[in-house]
Amino acid sequence: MLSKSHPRYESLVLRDKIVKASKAGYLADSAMIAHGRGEAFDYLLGEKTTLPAKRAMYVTVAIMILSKNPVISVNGNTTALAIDEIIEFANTIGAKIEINLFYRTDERVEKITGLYHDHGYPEILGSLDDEITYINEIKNPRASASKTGIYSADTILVPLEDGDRAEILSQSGKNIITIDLNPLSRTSKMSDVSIVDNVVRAIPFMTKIADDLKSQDEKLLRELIEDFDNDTNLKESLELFKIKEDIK
Ligand code: PTJ
Repeated sequence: MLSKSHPRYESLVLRDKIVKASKAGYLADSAMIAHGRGEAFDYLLGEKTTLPAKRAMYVTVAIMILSKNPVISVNGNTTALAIDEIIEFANTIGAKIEINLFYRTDERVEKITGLYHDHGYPEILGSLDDEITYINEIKNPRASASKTGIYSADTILVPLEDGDRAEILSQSGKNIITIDLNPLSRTSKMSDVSIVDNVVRAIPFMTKIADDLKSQDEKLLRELIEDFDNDTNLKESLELFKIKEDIK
């Protein structure tokens, strides 16, 4: 039982989710390494959502609202950390959710599909029953794409990704948006919009933004998108990693 008075309580809760998901058998073997890397970046960021991250989130929501077929790609880690928040965001913004795994096995896909069903989202794409096609240029199991989802999507949100897919998807003319605590990752550099934040903070924050932006004029949404420069925003995110505190 975790005590709320522990100074690292929230971080321990996330670790616990990852440990439980690992025991349940739907995480990749290297999922804890990925989580640990994220933790380290988040620590240096002060475990807070920064201004550049907020800016990127407003642009993300604007793009998703204006998209015809926006899709949120989920893997083992994002499911373990934020399944309910992802479902709520998808429902609020009118996006589909698709399972896409780097270490894809039928067993993991089946378990993750079951979780989305249990959490009230039976429409999950990328399941074993779905009509799956493969994106030729991607040379690993992430090439799988649902015909009605990632394959035909105009915008794909790829949180906590491993880096090889963003570039290819972006080259195919789709809007690629990532949530990655590492501003130097290939995914962050290759995406059209990079949100340098923890998925557990970013997804619920975007649901709130979506509630607000859905009633705004299309013109305003387009202005938000046009005024945004991802490279500049990423540089600003990176600046915030500077360690300012001295050891007393
Ligand atoms: O479930 P699968 O098979 O698709 O595998 C998923 C993992 C995450 C294991 C796989 O995609 C992988 O190996 O990813 P990487 O290469 O470790 O990259 C994950 C990125 O996400 C790193 O840049 C981390 O810093 C970042 N990250 C980790 N935790 C979080 C995060 N970003 C945002 N929020 C987090 N909570």
